[in-house]
Amino acid sequence: MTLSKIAAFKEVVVQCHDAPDPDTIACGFALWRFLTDNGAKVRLIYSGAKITKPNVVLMVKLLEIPLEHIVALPRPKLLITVDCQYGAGNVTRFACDRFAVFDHHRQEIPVSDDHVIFPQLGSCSTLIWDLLRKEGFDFAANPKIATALVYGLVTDTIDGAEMRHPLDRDLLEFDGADAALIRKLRNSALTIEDLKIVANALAASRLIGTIGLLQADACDPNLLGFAGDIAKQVECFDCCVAYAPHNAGVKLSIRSSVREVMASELVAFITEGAGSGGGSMEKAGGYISLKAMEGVAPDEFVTAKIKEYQSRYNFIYSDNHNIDFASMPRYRKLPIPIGFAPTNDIFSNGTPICVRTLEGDVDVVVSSEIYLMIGVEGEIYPIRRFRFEEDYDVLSDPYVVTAEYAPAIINKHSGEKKTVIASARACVPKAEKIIRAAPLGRDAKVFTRWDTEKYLSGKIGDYVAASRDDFGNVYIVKREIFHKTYESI
Ligand SMILES: [Mn+2]
Repeated sequence: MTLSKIAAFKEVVVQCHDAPDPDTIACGFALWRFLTDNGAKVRLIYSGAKITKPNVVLMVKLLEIPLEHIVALPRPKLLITVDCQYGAGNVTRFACDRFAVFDHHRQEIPVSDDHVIFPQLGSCSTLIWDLLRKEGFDFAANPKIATALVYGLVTDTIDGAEMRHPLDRDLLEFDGADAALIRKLRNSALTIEDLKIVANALAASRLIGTIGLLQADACDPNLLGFAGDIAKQVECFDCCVAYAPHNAGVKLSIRSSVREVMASELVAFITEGAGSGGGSMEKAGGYISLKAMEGVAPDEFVTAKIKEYQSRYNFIYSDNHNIDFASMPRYRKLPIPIGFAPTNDIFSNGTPICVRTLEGDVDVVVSSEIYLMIGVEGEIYPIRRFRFEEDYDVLSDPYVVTAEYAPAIINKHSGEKKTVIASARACVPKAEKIIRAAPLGRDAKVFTRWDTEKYLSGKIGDYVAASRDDFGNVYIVKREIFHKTYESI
């Protein structure tokens, strides 16, 4: 979808995500200006909680941005989401005849000509700025647009420190923006009240096991992240959970500084069945409703969940564990044909990729020495080429897909997703692929040889396994897959 095609719709709604930050607002503002100039009737909207962050409120005021807060929307012919993807969790879904997306996050929706998504950019403002340039947009006549876009980039990349692409640098150096105004906005992130809320929360921090817990008064959710960013730097906090009352529940923000705790996993654990949460390894956020806590006070609820989480897992490190594999039963891998694909048949050598296995994501770098295996359930996992050649015979028959689930790998640079099946061939285990394995008696986090940052999660009943002659190479096999692919000796 090009900007000129959008203008031809005549009536357009541009929607920012539900926690509007300078990036999404700048993009919406720039599109609003361009489309209005090109004869379209445009509304710039957002939903969710009203903005309260002083820098965002000030940005809207000083740049005279016609941003409307709405709860309902008459069905538009064309709805454009900026800095977010229609239907994703961070943006209210309004019914529309057609939607277009401009974003710089990892693709979450099917590929379409109506979606312009460039995850390699540090901000969505970079994308919109580049598209406007190509349309010949007159930035000199619109200094507020230039200022908004540069400010959007600055906030999304932590003052430029996390710029990812040459285009981000081009925008940062673009001299149509008002540097003094940007400086003022950059230094207006907090109110004095906010500072007190953060100070009080930090002053009353508690340590539960190795996790720091901060309780804050009701505040903008961004403040919880800010408090967490400070607290996670405390040496004895492996991880920090900050929470505050929010609407009819509590809002959570999690920061992790160790690989043993993924922030996204901890927030999923705390909110399971009681709310929702998401994020990345290092940062995550979530919400729990008071109703779901069934009369338990929020502090008691969160504390109990944190304790339960910490006592739940065994930690198993490949090459450094004391699991007695020698006394575990032996199993033989059944000679069922499965698929494999050399990673460099899918992406070029040296590309960092994320392999989405059933037990968790594993990061590897593409090389002719690393293959991917596709198991009976469509699960994938990496294997070294020499190990593959020792353990498997390549078949001349084509690979037949047996699973419903089509495994994909993700290029961590570009965000591009590719299916593994298209490159897959068939192979079969050589006669004697023997492992030692036993079901897990407790949930476990397994740190494989493959990834020094992330771990695989095993649940009670899944199998912990190692090759018969290499007990250091530990991995997890899901219970159902184990019973389909191994027989006891
Ligand atoms: Mn953004």
